[in-house]
Amino acid sequence: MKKLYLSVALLFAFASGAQAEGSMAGMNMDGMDMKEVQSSPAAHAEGTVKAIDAQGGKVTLMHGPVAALKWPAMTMGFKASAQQLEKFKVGDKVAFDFTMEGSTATIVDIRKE
Ligand SMILES: [Cu+2]
Repeated sequence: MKKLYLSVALLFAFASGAQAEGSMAGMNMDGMDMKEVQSSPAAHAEGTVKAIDAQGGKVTLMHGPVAALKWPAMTMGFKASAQQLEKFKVGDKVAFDFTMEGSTATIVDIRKE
């Protein structure tokens, strides 16, 4: 009777241990993804200028997929300095590098394609 109880206890410990290991593996994977994004200085994309607000420090770009961030193609706003934006106009094809901090994307470098 004592032996049976021990077996059940071991089985339970094994089962919950395996489960904990499973969720930890999932967490590790998320952690690795985040680390990858944070450790890369900037993501790269190509796109088209849709709107420029140099005074407001914003540029709206329609960009292609960004594999490094698992992004589909989309149109979105980026923070950029007036100096970075001065030589661009709506409709320009651009290649650019940017960083993500939380949900804020900031242009590091932008140039005409
Ligand atoms: Cu985007």
